[in-house]
Amino acid sequence: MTATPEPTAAILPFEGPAIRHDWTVAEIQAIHDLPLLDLVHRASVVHRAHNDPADIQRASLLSIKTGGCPEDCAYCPQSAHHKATGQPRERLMPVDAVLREAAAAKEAGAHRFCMGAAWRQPKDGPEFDAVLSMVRGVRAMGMEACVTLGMLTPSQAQRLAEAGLTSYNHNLDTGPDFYGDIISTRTYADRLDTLENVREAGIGVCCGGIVGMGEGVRDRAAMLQVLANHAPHPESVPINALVAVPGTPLEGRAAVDPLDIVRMCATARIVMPRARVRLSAGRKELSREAQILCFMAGANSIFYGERLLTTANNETDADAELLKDIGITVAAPVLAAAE
Ligand code: SAM
Ligand code: DTB
Ligand code: SF4
Repeated sequence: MTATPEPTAAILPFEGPAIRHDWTVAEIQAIHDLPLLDLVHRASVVHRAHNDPADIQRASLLSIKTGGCPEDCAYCPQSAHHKATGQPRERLMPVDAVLREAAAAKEAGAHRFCMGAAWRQPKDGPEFDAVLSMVRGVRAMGMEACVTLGMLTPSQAQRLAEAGLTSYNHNLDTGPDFYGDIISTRTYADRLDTLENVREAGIGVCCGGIVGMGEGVRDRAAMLQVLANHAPHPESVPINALVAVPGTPLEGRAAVDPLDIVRMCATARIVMPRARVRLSAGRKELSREAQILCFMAGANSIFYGERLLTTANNETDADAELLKDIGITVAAPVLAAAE
């Protein structure tokens, strides 16, 4: 009997620029597992058919309410379940302090300002009203505004939309089969419900996940399948590499191979041609060359600024130099409609 040949670029159907919402996990995994140069080439063709390759969005992050979160996400230093991280529980930052940080981020060249709160879900009342003021303030500066606050009700999503929120970040984190190994305090279905509430309110969806938590390639492909089979696709898809924070259950995890991140960015680009694929947490561990390979493969957004939420990000000067060295001079346009 002759062995079945490995899939190669020559025998896998090339989808070209079509936008699909009917992917199977097997198809996505076959794309993911292509020989690397074929994969990156394909992703680059799709990227250039749908996007301006000189448009790389810079998104700055601020933790507006840090620590003490009731959820038990195994990767997260802000979970109250992982006391050994030593992360104290802090109060919501005042609106004026947040807007000062937003102004500084704009000054440094950010296109989007993202605010994260370690909540299971926001409570209606003065704190939620303060978040609405932060959103209005960031929009008034001419930046895109994104928040991530945990689960949302339809009416909270509606109020965020009315405040002018550009996008809501709510990650699926991984594929449905591996999810239960990482989080027990809320379900995959809870996450999907919030995403639907965000979409219904007319806010852009920012939804992605993490590689390097012990999941298999099939779980990575399964997560991309769930995202890509949403119609429209999420407007942005953050690809995080696990930051293994001491004191979390995942502290001992080995660093992700940078080429795995390249593969994930490329596959996300192929199955969601117009989404902003954001090279997110863990970028600090990537060489300039690995980052450039991710951009070739269709990543077109980065977190910009020296802090993520509680951990360090790449230095602003180094990022500015990297973008200059590869000739990125175009200011990213505001959120385009997804398909
Ligand atoms: N509490 C909100 C929630 O979970 O939706 C918002 C904040 S939460 C920190 C936002 C996302 O950051 C998580 O869904 C996860 O994908 C990512 N994240 C958190 N800790 C991380 C880590 N140590 N390494 C990589 N990504 C991480
Ligand atoms: C996302 O996908 N990554 C960001 C943002 N959305 C909120 C957060 C990364 C957090 C990394 C760990 C930390 O700094 O606490
Ligand atoms: Fe809480 Fe979000 Fe961290 Fe999970 S990822 S523990 S929900 S802050």
